[in-house]
Amino acid sequence: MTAPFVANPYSPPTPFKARAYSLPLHSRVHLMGILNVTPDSFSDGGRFLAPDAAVAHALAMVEAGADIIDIGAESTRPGSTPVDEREEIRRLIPVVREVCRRISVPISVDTTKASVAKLALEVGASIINDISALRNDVEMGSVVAEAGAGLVLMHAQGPPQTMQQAPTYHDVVAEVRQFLAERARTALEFHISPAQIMLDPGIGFGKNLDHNLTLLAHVPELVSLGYPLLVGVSRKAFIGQVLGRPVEQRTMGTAAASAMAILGGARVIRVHDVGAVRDVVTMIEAIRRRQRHPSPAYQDPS
Ligand code: HH2
Repeated sequence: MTAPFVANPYSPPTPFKARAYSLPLHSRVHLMGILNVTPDSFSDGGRFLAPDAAVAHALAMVEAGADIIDIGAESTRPGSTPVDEREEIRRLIPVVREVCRRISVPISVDTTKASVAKLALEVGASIINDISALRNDVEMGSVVAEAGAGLVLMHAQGPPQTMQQAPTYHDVVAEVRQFLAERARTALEFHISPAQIMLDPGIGFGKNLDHNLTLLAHVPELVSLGYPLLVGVSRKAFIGQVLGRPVEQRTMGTAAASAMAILGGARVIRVHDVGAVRDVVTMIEAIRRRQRHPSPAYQDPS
């Protein structure tokens, strides 16, 4: 017997809105495939710089089960060098235009600059993934609101150049939760609708191993804010720290950490290895539909 699948009791069962797209995040977990058009990303830097290679990889990820493709042209790995606006546009826009022309899933753009976001939206992007959560560029909120785009608001402590030097929290879960609630309020002030907002704890962004694991252990507390939660653990350093494995051997660690996030109520998982994590999602959802009672992760943590 299959029971109705209750994804997140804290948020209304409404789809996520991103321009022409309406994504049923409330009824199934979505995968966001990562496409880095950078020379220096920590795991796939330099591989997809050429537009043809980038488009081929986007198509392969959709084939493997990606529901969204997230394209970024500036690495944000710890210690990375910021990219200026012209260079970011030069790397990003031809790829976004071509990928939007060739695939039908929504395209997200990983940028903190309003000018870059505006151009990306003009050539067909639907979601802005702003890892600064509207703090880097005062124009970003208006650009997103005017386009009716989806928006990812991510927590980070400090800029990528210095964020891993000495991340400090009194209570990492409470502080990340409070930050995300406050940034969501800021987005609403720009007349971005709640249905356009997704939150993200920013795994690895100004967090040590204990902070990252603690956040993943407390996903339901972030989910309880009532917005869909995106979690990105893919191949990150904390997996290497736990397993003692280099970046190219972190697929199983990524799968396990993603599964924990999903069981906690995360609705979007940002990944490089789409096929592997698609299997994780399919298995979890098949089992969950047979649960008589919602999992404990769904109980109100307050
Ligand atoms: N992680 C990275 C980049 N962007 N965006 C969101 N919303 N959440 C994340 O966890 C996140 C993100 C870092 O990963 P990656 O893109 O693989 O590496 P790099 O920044 O070196 O390009």
